[in-house]
Amino acid sequence: MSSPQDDLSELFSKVGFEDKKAKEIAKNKKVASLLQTILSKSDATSYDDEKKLALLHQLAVAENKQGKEVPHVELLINAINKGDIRTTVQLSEGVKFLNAREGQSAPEQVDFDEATGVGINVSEEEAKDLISKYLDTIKEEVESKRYSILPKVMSDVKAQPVLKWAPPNLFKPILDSLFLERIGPKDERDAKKKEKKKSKSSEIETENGIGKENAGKKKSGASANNTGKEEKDDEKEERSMFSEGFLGDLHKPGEEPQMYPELLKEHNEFIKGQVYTRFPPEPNGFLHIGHSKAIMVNFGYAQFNNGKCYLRFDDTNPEAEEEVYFNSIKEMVSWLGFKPWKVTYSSDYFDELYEFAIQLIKLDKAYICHCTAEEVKLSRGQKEDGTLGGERFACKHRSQDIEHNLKEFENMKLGKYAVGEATLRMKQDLNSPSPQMWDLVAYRVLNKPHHRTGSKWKIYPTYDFTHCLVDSMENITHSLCTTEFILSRESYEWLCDALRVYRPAQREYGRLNLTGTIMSKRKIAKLVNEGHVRGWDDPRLYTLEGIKRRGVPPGAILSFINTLGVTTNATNIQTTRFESAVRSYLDQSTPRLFLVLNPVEVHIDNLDDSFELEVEIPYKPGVDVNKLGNRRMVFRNKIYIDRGDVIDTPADKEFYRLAPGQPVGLMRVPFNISFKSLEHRDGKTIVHVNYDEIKEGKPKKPKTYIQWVPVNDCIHVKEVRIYNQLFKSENPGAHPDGYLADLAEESESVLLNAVIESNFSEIVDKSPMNLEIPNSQFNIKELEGPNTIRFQALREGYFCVDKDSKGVGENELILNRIVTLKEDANK
Ligand SMILES: *[C@@H]1O[C@H](CO)[C@@H](O)[C@H](O)[C@H]1NC(C)=O
Ligand SMILES: *[C@@H]1O[C@H](CO)[C@@H](O)[C@H](O)[C@H]1NC(C)=O
Ligand SMILES: *[C@@H]1O[C@H](CO)[C@@H](O)[C@H](O)[C@H]1NC(C)=O
Ligand SMILES: *[C@@H]1O[C@H](CO)[C@@H](O)[C@H](O)[C@H]1NC(C)=O
Ligand SMILES: *[C@@H]1O[C@H](CO)[C@@H](O)[C@H](O)[C@H]1NC(C)=O
Ligand SMILES: CC(=O)N[C@H]1CO[C@H](CO)[C@@H](O)[C@@H]1O
Repeated sequence: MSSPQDDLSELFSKVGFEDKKAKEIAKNKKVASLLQTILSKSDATSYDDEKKLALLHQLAVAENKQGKEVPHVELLINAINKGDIRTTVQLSEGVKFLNAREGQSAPEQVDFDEATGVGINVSEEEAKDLISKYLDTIKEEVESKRYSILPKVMSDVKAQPVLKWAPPNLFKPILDSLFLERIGPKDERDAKKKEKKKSKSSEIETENGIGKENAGKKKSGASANNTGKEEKDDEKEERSMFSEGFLGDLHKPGEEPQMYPELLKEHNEFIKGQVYTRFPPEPNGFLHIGHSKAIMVNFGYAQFNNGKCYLRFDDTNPEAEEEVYFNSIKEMVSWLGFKPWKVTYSSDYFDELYEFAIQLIKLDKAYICHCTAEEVKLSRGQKEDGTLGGERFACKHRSQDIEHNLKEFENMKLGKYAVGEATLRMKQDLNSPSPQMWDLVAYRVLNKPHHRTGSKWKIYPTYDFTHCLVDSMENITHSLCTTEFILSRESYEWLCDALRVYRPAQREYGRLNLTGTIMSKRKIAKLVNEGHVRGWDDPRLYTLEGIKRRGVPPGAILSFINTLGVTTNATNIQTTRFESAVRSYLDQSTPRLFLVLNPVEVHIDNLDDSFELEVEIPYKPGVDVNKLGNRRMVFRNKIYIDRGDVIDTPADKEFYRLAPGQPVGLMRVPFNISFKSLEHRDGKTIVHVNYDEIKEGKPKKPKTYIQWVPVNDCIHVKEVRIYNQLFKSENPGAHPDGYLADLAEESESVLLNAVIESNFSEIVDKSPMNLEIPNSQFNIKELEGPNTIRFQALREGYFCVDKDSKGVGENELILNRIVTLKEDANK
């Protein structure tokens, strides 16, 4: 017995369909019967070309969809058989053409051929050429919408008069390569838009037609060819300050607004769509926490966009520069996990800058001024009380002729003027409301040797003259700085435009401001020089050196800043909030150890000297992504516990630890110890206890567990330095008697008796452990250093080794407390 369905399936197999396919088609009765009719009209009795079969099947699907047969369908069948119709586009055009002739006589073959593109061969080059021309017409849209319009462009291109006859598999590779050429690789701008599309694209799973009737319902006709596919690649993007807020909204590289747009051409050829940023510190001090945001914004933004970031030392003031600052800055950048594309110096460009100055004079846009500082202030409208707003006027030097200015500039260069006797000033706009436009100084005499250019120069360019021009020469696309520089933007642009050079886009974001501390170099210097702190890297300071020494992991700083995001507003953050971010980072990334800060010896009287109980303790209980494993400790009859964990009077409700009548648990030891007595012997205190071993039944749990360390197997720590806030108030600078009066009395206390379990040395050996925080973008590999030996001391806080340690052995070790375990622990 065979059903009609089986019969059809057999027929389709005979014609050439694969058995499986044949069965599948036969299941859809309507399509199968239409296909049967189509086959009956064909000259061919069997096919060895799968593509032809697929087209015939598609034809049946199309008929089914429109609910009627295609008139004069023989023309189509014939064309398929002859290989004249090879693509689904041709097929659907043919269907359209024939449908329009319903009830008329059969069309002429030539008309049919023309309508279906028979005989039109489009080579790859031709296709590329045509597509490229088409993209030119929608250039702006491509640049603004980027890859999100790729699917639309794809279908538009396929509908183009000639292009539509091209083999469909040509389009994707051609479009991909043209998009890459024109707008660069995909970046976060594309990721954002993609997310919204995801659900849609998953519906359009069509490959090339066969058996996918459903595809036809979603996409019109038979023109389905995988367009939505590439949208599934890079699926989810983490929340990131680089793709949201201020940074997310920045212009694309190559779109820097210009006074002279023709300058952009060469620039764009050079940058090739990449982001170029720079981090430009002056090498005259140590970096602080605020700089870490600048570092992250500049290096991170470039990195996020596969661009490049310079570390550029802005060394135009030889008076304040010292080797130690250069080294420290380099080290801090690398500690934060960034690698400069190039390290450059503003002084690398002194020759070019000098030429620019000459050019500016020749353009009559700069002049030599011999005014005293007082006279300059006056002409800039500064009143006696120091405020601006008085009348502004041009000084007599402003109208000197070009020749004179050139000669005088030469004289400046030759050292004929002493410091303060002559400056080169830009001839800007005294009528502008912005003080940055009131003839800023471009060059001044500083008769000092420079550590890089030696005694070559007696004149040095100012920040205002140097910064924008070096940005321009280095082809910076995003000159990112803090909002303090908003007014400078005008002079920045003025100078680039005056010299007709490429004008980078300066954009300003809000800086990070920690409250409860001070950042000013001068103020920190005073703390250091007067001995209030241990140096520039004192762990209580928010210099990056200090934060590093204190044991804060660089990844904690970056995740903190990332969480805050970047806006144009300054971010004022309390130091306690920073600490809490550090705490949660450390919680996930440190092993846990037993440290007893104020030890007291405990003798367990009912255990004899031979008693040994080995206990196994995980370095990090619970989910341990880093698989830190366990260590073993031996519990014997003499241990240390913290003096604060025992009292010799009955406990009140609040006291959960060891007291007469109140046993306590020792972490990971099976049974309680219970208080017997407190003995004072030779100036030493000994706590006598019993070990309450229970032979039967389940022991009742103690109220709490405390950490302990074996007396005969531990390391005596030389110093543990406990840090608290350096200042009493949230705004030390506002103290009426100056910030020094706001110093807290006990911002550092040193404990001299602490003991730590001996297995600490295993942590030392394995450091830097570089433990990973799952799903974090900020798992930064640190290089060896005492600050990377970090751990959580159970019940006490997070600690690291201080650089003052002579070693990590007995009585050598110095520990820093990084942060407490809980926010209010020291209140
Ligand atoms: C089109 O190209 C095919 C092979 O790709 C060739 O067989 C055919 O002759 C060409 N037709 C025309 C009109 O050039
Ligand atoms: C900046 O781009 C120009 C081309 O516009 C190029 O000649 C120059 O070498 C680039 N500068 C640097 C420092 O790479
Ligand atoms: C930074 O914080 C201090 C308080 O510590 C405050 O006086 C100052 O105005 C803040 N700066 C900015 C730019 O908000
Ligand atoms: C920036 O600060 C102003 C007031 O100081 C406030 O009105 C505005 O909402 C802030 N903007 C953002 C993005 O936080
Ligand atoms: C352990 O100590 C608690 C008090 O902290 C006590 O209630 C409990 O009974 C003790 N358990 C044993 C088995 O002694
Ligand atoms: C120095 C030290 O005590 N290391 C030990 C730490 O713990 C592991 C596991 O228990 C031992 O194998 C080490 O010897």
